[in-house]
Amino acid sequence: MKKKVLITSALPYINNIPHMGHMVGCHLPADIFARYCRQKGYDVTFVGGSDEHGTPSVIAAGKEDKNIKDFVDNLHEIHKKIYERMNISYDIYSRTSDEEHFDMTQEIFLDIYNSGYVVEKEEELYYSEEDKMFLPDRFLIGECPSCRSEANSDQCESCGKVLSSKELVNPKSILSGSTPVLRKSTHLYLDLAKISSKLDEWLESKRDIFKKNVYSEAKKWIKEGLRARSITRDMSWGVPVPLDGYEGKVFYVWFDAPIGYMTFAKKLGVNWEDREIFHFLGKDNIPFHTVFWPSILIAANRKLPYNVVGYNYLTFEGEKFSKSKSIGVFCTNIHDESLDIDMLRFYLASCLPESKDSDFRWKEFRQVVNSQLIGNVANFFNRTVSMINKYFDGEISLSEMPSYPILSEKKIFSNDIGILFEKGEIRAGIKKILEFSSLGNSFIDSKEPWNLAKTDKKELSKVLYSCLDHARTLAILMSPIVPDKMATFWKDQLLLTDVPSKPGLWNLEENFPLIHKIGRPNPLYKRVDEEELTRIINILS
Ligand code: B3M
Ligand code: ZN
Repeated sequence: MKKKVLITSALPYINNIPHMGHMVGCHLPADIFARYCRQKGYDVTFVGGSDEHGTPSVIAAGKEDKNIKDFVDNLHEIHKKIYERMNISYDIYSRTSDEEHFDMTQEIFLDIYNSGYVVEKEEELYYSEEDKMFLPDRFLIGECPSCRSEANSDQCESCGKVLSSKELVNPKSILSGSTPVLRKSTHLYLDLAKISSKLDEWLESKRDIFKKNVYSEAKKWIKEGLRARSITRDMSWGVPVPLDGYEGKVFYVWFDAPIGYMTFAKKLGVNWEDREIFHFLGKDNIPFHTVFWPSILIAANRKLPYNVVGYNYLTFEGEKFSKSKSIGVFCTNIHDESLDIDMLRFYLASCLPESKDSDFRWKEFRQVVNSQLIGNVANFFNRTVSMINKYFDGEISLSEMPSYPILSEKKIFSNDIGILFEKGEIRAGIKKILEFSSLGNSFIDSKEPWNLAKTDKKELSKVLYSCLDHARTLAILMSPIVPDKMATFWKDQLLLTDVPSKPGLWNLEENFPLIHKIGRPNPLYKRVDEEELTRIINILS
């Protein structure tokens, strides 16, 4: 029976135009993993989509004087095209504002409600008489009681303190600047305290599966004691609450957003319950995916994720990404056809912030691309293809498999790399792929084919065949990271049928054909010199 996996990447807030920090924080590692799983022969569903609800998008649309629906329609297309350009192989890139998602959210809610995990409470909330509305989440700003910086009603971004709206000093409406008054409103709460022990049990079962930072962050929340958390808001943009008396209220964005994973899977006809679920997400989303979301799943009696792969932050040349200060690498000109997306993917993959934050540095981009992608991998390909053309006119012909030890390495490597990928250790997996490539280069160096060409052509053909077999495997292993160029190499230079990303190929059940004519050598990448680097920087800054 084929293993069935469901892979998700965090659903980006529609109003944030993605930059490289978002790519490394979820889309790219999820994509590499999804591509690997397909090659492994698993039945893979990879879902993503935009998170279109919540106060940030309403406020952003208001600032641009746009109708919220038009605003999100336009941005959804922009997001979608960026991920397509980055070669993120979503099976569906959907959105949380469509009808199927409303139905799914309401269905899950009613299951939770009917199982007794929802409590109703009346509370005092800020209401603006001038704006004639309650001021949920980002509609309210004020001073942080700890550090006195300007803070949102849920969290102070300067000192990180998690706040409740009543703690804000000098609260103000973000719309009119007016000072709000407290008014009573009735809301629904998810009874996290009631779920806590089941959640803890689940988390303990993940102790060896989750990465340390993910496990310990979730554990910290549980230890501090979970309190009921409100899941409804006084606003109209969102999924309506299907209960009498809740007209004019919608679900909190963090309630409906993760349910999007289920909606999108269902749109593809995929059953949530019979999949192994892998969530990929950035650091600030870890508590939501290890505490809040699993609690929803427990309360609704749905399948819990197998792994929650949480990433740290990416900085840019040592500083925090900031669009307004132009610090970072952005996607504004990502569609420029002269960009080599594979190179960008390779560098980003090499600095995934897995165990700690990592830093994007242009100098390092150049160095990593030139030395690893070109100097190691592409160089091995090029040496192999060139020598077969030079010494055998591009044609290899053997009657039996040679017996060099290098030929038995591929299964060991592909197996070990797969284990690392499945643990969410993508970076360590990539490091091993590069080791495999180096092995090929050392094999050439040690066999000195240029000398064998003068002394022993038979031996030479065995050596170069082994290089071809190694190159075929390397193209398969590299394919999740740099899919385009590996497909080109496979088709135009190895002259093999199918594609290196073909389902099942990772298992390496076949070897390179013993009798085969290959194509002409053709360098896959252009070395990045000073001038080229400046050109790339200008496009992407
Ligand atoms: N939209 C936060 C973010 O974009 C949030 C993730 C939802 S995942 C279900 O970082
Ligand atoms: Zn503060």
